[in-house]
Amino acid sequence: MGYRILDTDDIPGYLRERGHWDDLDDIHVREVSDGNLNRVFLASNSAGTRSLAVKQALPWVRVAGPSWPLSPDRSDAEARAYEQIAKAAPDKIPAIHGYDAENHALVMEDLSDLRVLRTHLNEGGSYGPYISARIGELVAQLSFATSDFGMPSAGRKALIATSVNPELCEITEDVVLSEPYIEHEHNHWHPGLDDLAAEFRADTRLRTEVAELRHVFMTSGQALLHGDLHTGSVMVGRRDGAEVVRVFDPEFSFVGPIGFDLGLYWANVLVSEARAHALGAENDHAEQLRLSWAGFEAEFRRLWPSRVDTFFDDAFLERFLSRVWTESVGFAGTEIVRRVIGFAHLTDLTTLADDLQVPASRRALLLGRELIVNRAELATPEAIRDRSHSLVA
Ligand code: SR1
Ligand code: MG
Ligand code: MG
Ligand code: MG
Repeated sequence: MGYRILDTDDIPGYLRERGHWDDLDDIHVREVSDGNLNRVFLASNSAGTRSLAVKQALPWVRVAGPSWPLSPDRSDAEARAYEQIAKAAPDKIPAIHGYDAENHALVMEDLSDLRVLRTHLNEGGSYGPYISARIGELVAQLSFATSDFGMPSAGRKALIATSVNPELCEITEDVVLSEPYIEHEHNHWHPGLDDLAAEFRADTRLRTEVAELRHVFMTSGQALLHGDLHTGSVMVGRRDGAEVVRVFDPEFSFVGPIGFDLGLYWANVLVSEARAHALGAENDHAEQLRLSWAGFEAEFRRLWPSRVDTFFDDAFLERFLSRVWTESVGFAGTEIVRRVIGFAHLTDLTTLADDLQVPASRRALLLGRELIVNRAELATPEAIRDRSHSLVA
């Protein structure tokens, strides 16, 4: 039949065809698309006792429209990533009920009883001690399982070969890891940042450091990544009295540097902190970095004795973790910068009134540059906090 782009009215029939829903007299569908790339629909019955989410990749970037074509094959990368995460960290992703490669559509658990972490934070919600720790743990579980520590060498080569995701990697190489530092039509910023945007484009040291990180992104196949682990890819809330964290949208997944996942999370935490600071809320830049790193490190160390290749000794582990930390700091910087003067800005800042948005964005930008350029000397969360406090925006 071929690829059909689904609209709200098509979803009941589609779910029935695919064997997910029988009673078409009792199904209500709404579109809840929110991300930059895809469409998402929620289907539920009147009693609210059944619900499903359908996510479909369009042949273009949703927020840009057909003028920015993008292969819908990216849904294959997402389905593959969910399979791997389901093995390594099944408690931290939505249940996947089916993948339809022909229509580039995933049918999955409805998470709408939970809240997007970004929205929760924008509305003044707190993290508690649980959320960042679980994110760190997820990164450790996925990365260890899909690294040369968790898999025999030959199986790893097969994973690398089947996990290529060239179009979405190129988006990251462009919008995160080069465009903000050159003139590009994707870039835009608040006029109150004109001077910093120009300064960043003229900063040759900054550009070389970003080139270094870009090359790490392009060549370091440490482990399977989520690939777009920002606070809009995380749902949080409570179920049956217990806290839950669910990570979704792994369509940018590929075998890359582990620090890219941690760095994206940290960047979004730090931008959220810049918002909170502008609004007068006291917050600690270090705490969520500390909790997520501690969650990552503790889980990685817990798994280390089970490694399949013991030529990698304990001394190597220390070096490896130290490199992951430093690269995470650098990638966090690049993600901050692109979210302020590049493509795809964050509501954390854009929903602030101008008189708050400009100073908060300036602080974020300066911190981003620090994290990129001085990542080697920022060896602890506290060092990042102290550096952040010393910046004059
Ligand atoms: C063209 S896509 C822009 C951004 O949206 C996604 O969520 C990724 O963060 C990507 O960089
Ligand atoms: Mg061997
Ligand atoms: Mg390119
Ligand atoms: Mg996304």
